[in-house]
Amino acid sequence: MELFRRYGGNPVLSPDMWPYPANSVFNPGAVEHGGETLLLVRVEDFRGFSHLTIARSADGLGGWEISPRPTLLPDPGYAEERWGLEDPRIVWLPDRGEYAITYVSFSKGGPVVSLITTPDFQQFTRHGALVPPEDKDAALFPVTFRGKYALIHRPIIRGQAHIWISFSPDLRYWGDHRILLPVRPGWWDCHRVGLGPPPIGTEEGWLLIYHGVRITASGSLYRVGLALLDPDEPWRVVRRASSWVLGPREGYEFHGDVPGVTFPTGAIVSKGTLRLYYGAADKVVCLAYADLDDILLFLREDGVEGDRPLGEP
Ligand code: BMA
Repeated sequence: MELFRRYGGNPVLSPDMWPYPANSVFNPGAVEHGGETLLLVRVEDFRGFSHLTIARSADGLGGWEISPRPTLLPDPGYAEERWGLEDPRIVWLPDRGEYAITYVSFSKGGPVVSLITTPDFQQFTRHGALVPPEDKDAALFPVTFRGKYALIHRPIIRGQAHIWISFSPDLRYWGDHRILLPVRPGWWDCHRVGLGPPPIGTEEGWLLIYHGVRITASGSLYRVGLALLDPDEPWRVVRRASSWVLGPREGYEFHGDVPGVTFPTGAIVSKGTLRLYYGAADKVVCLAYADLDDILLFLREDGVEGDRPLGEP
């Protein structure tokens, strides 16, 4: 049986549902808010720049109420947002009583990870860029470790695109950088890896859902993989699944602006079921779901033990 089942009503959001002109709607952050599913969707306009817009649904499947206007547009006061905002990840920070939205802001110097916080998705506070370019695919953990915030992100260094983890006492100054999950030469995730949704706390550790890229003769394939991090020392990889668990297969994952892309950015766990929201073919938002217990079982059976605590490639 398949671990992740696609929702029969996919895509859940598409540009033709948008209240204003949009080329593509994809790669959303996801969170439960006010008893509803809130997606903060990346919307690409017809200049090729992206902004973020809220869509809400009572059951997370249908009946979406889409904001008639963009929620977060590039702010001219922040040079790094010049060419748009992309691929948000949302996490609730209980110690601060607010949500953290990490997103990619696109500057002349390249893509960079930025932070916005909000208590209510109405008032937003910008904190600027967290790390230098080129960096993407970032999310905070919802808790601190030994008093430090932890950020998972994906810099590209000397052409290598591994997943890294960094720490900060104040969400501003970052250090203790380590490689967390490297690409695996020869495997399906050999060329690039990047975090999907924010890490998910489970009884066995932090569940990491990530995308892995293989570049082929006809373009890149973006598939989805799993790993488990130590609950208290999240720089230690306990297990990493061998096989991908979701990858391009359906028409909507091939017919879009970038064919062959499944790109998860949001997850909501409710009553033991994980709902995974992903961008398909850089065009639409789709949904797949799996039982959390089945995911942990899969990681035990298909998982390779983390043999490199510091993740050296
Ligand atoms: C990545 C990001 C994503 C995009 C993916 C596939 O590098 O830019 O926003 O969905 O490529 O094109």
